[in-house]
Amino acid sequence: MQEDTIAAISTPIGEGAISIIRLSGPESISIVNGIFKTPDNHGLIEAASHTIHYGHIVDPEDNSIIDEVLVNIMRAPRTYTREDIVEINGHGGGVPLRRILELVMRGGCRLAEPGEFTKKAFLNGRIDLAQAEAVIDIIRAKTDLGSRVALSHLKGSLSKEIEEIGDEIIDIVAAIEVAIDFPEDDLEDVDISNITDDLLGISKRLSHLLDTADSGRILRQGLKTAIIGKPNVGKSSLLNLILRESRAIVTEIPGTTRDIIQETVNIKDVPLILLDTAGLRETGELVERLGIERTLEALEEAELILYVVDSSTELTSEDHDILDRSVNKDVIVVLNKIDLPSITTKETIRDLLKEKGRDLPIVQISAKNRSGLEDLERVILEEVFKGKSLSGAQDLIMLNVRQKDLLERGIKRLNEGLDGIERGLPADIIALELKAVGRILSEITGKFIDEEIIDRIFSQFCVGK
Ligand SMILES: Nc1nc2c(ncn2[C@@H]2O[C@H](COP(=O)(O)OP(=O)(O)OP(=O)(O)O)[C@@H](O)[C@H]2O)c(=O)[nH]1
Ligand SMILES: [Mg+2]
Repeated sequence: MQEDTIAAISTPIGEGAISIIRLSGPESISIVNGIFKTPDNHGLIEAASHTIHYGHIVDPEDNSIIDEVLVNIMRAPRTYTREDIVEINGHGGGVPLRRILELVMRGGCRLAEPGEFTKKAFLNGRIDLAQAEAVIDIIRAKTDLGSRVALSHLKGSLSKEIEEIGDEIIDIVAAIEVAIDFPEDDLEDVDISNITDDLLGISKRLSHLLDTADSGRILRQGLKTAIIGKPNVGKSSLLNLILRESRAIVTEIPGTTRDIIQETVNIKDVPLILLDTAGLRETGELVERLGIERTLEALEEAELILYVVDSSTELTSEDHDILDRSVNKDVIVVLNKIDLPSITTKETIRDLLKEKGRDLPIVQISAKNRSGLEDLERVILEEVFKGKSLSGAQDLIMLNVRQKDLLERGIKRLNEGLDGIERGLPADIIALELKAVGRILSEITGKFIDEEIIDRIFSQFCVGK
């Protein structure tokens, strides 16, 4: 199949030491050859695959030199897209780069759409869809761990697991169909109980994949964590402590923080999106009141709440209010200012929590003396992964929304099949159900998938990838 040749600037826009224009497609070598001069006048047409050539990009119309470059030649099929690829390494950013792009387009290629290089890799069968999606994850990964997990997907770990499960389902369907086609062998009765066991095993494997999806999502996007509490309890001091920099203004005046301050921080490779908020209290002051409205929104949206209490003051009705507003949320009570004579202790808080019928972790810190941070970080990680250890996290499977949705549908369908077996439905109906499960799962790796969905997935990429 002859495809057209595409080109794009593959490095970020802006100044840099080098920038790369990438071409992929059957004409890419001849197009670049038409605008490239080497000192010894060797052309690129005969150039061996995976070689680098020094020279200048020259406008063929007036022979003016545009840029001094290195050109990489990679011939199909051992390339990212499985087509001929040429990469022009020019000087970073600016006018020459755009001129080169214009020249290659005049030479007969068209501008690539976002993600089109990776889409070609998928369409040409070099990677499957789950692997292509891993490419987006690698680009967007917020921590080392996140990118390591994405990288293992790119190598095919998710695809392999899904394919194994798909193969098992096919085997089971085949067994059922044999039983249908040769009923005289009386296989049906024997097989059904075996099949139930196998299907339960598959259901468990799929559920396990789904379980790890939440951890994966956190690695991908970061956990939204709001620091909430009354004014002056030390919320901004806590933000600064966790960030290890003086990001938010801290004063002894209650009501210092008005707007929400958002920062991302990695705690042992887990990204947190930290929100410092305005202290919650009744106030007539307009700006502060607007700030408090934002605090309540942040509290609503947060997945984890660091509820800060000043141990040198009494608990008040506002503390009751905060706890009432955070029901059904993961909350860690941070008892701050333990360097001061204490009025509110761990016990006081336990009593309050008991009254509210809740059991929350309590961590004592002094933001001023920078003590207790390690404890807090440990408890945060425990809350995030709820006892699941992060060791072996490389084996974590990250699922995006699309993959998660497919998994959930697959499991649902599988359970309907199991239900059908129990109710004694005919074997051919069961086989149909199971085929549907297989089909849903294969959408994860992209074996059966609509054009439209493919376009939507690749449109998330940046141009040039
Ligand atoms: N002694 C002591 N003082 C602290 C500690 N943490 C914070 N403070 C002080 O408490 C005051 C309030 O701290 P902030 O961090 O501004 O408190 P906040 O909760 O952000 O306050 P608002 O933004 O007004 O809601 C400041 O004077 C801090 O220096 C601590 O651990 N010990
Ligand atoms: Mg503050």
